[in-house]
Amino acid sequence: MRFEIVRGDITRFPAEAIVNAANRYLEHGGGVAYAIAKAAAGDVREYIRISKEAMREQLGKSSIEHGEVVVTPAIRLEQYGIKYVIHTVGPYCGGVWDEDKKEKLKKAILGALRKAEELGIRSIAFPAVSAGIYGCPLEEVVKTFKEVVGEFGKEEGSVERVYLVLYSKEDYERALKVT
Ligand code: AR6
Repeated sequence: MRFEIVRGDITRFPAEAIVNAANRYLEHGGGVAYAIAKAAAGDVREYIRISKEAMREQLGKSSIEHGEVVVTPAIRLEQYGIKYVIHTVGPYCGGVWDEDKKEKLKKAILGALRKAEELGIRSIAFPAVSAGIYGCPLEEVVKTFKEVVGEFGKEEGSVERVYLVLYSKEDYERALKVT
């Protein structure tokens, strides 16, 4: 399994699944969630409706915990080779980072990776979950990604490539410096 840090817009990144940094209710109100919803369905409210319905069907409830994920169709994003959107929820940090946040982020990343295996796909792209509106330090988020993907990559499965897609040049350059 290869892990790559790249710069780009995840709404047009050619991976079989892209991950959304969602909130517990899949209300895609801002950040990458809004961008994905808008790009996938054209209408954000429609994609929120689709997401909530998928959540009820797949989990039988109307909110998700860290580690739980919901899958929705890529709709208009299929033109880029994207088949699924996997919604995961990272921790809210508000600038504070500790072991508890790290554990929650690990669960969020792992949940999406496991779902990708279940779907039998080869490539998955993540945004920097929790590093935007949720205010977790980007360097810690990148470090956590590296650890989780490194651990997960030891198991044999369908996923061959995992991408961490950074939107801004500044974030991309900061992410590359994380060892
Ligand atoms: N492609 C790749 N990355 C992006 C894109 C894009 N098109 N747009 C933004 N990012 P955020 P969170 C980056 O705030 O911190 C939403 O309202 C962005 O620069 O989207 O987990 C949800 O509904 C940042 O580095 O997610 C939740 O309520 C990263 O994506 C809440 O925000 C994540 O930023 C979740 O907050």
